[in-house]
Amino acid sequence: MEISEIKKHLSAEIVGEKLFVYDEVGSTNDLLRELMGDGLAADGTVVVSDSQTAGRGRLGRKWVSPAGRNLYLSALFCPEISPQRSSVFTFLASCALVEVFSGYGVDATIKWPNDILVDGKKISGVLTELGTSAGSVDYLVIGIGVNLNLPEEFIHREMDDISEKTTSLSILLGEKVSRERFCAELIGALDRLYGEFRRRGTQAIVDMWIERWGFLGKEISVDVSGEVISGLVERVDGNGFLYLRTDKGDLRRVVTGDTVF
Ligand code: BT5
Repeated sequence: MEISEIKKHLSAEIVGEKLFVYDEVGSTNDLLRELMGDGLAADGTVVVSDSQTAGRGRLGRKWVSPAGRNLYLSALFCPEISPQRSSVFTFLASCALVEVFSGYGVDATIKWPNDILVDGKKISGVLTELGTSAGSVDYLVIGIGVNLNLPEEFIHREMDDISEKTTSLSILLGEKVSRERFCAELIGALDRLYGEFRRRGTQAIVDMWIERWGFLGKEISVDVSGEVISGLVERVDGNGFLYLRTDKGDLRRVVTGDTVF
């Protein structure tokens, strides 16, 4: 990816002010942390790579990261929030993604906590990692993978186990998309929502996310370490935790897990 081409489309205040572009890294999340350790990354710094040799999802899951086709981006945020509110930044990234997809005429939906789907197929995922000290957040690394120009053949050949559940923007649009342009648009959306967070706080982001998610008051099932909890979503609190009213009448708080569709 061409850094000059990304910058050409970029208009952002803090996010992407410092931008590093690589051909190949292990994981952009790790590289960003290394840059921070070397004093080269600050609030808003973004790392993008053409490919990842060790792209990962949550809980050590793999993120398929071939060269030349997709977007692998990590952004550093240094907000003043408590560690238990860190999911709010996963929400912020999800809202940014939905916004950018809608600019392409694509109606993306959020699957709690960190997936973006189109027509029930995963197109993007967010991995939030954090560093803490003395009970507060030092930094958050928000890793975002987006399938942009991944063709059907690749998905069927290389992603056998998840091929029915995976899509890309080029498949949906029927044409290749500029990765640089998408990257700049995503950085712009992250920047705008980070501004919103700084001005109005976590609740504003949670409220926006709840609206885009659309499951408040509806029934969902969540797999929490192998236990499936089903219930009506009664509320989402300021940390992004879900409260599900089960059919037995109990109110279960769900901090993390995977939505089961
Ligand atoms: C995620 O985890 O969805 C978070 C993915 C974050 C990837 C970005 S890329 C830039 C940054 N650097 C990294 O190393 N990571 C971040 P999770 O909810 O755990 O979902 C992982 C699951 O998604 C896998 O187990 C597969 O089932 C599926 N998957 C893997 N690669 C995929 C892909 N390219 N497209 C769609 N689904 C995929």
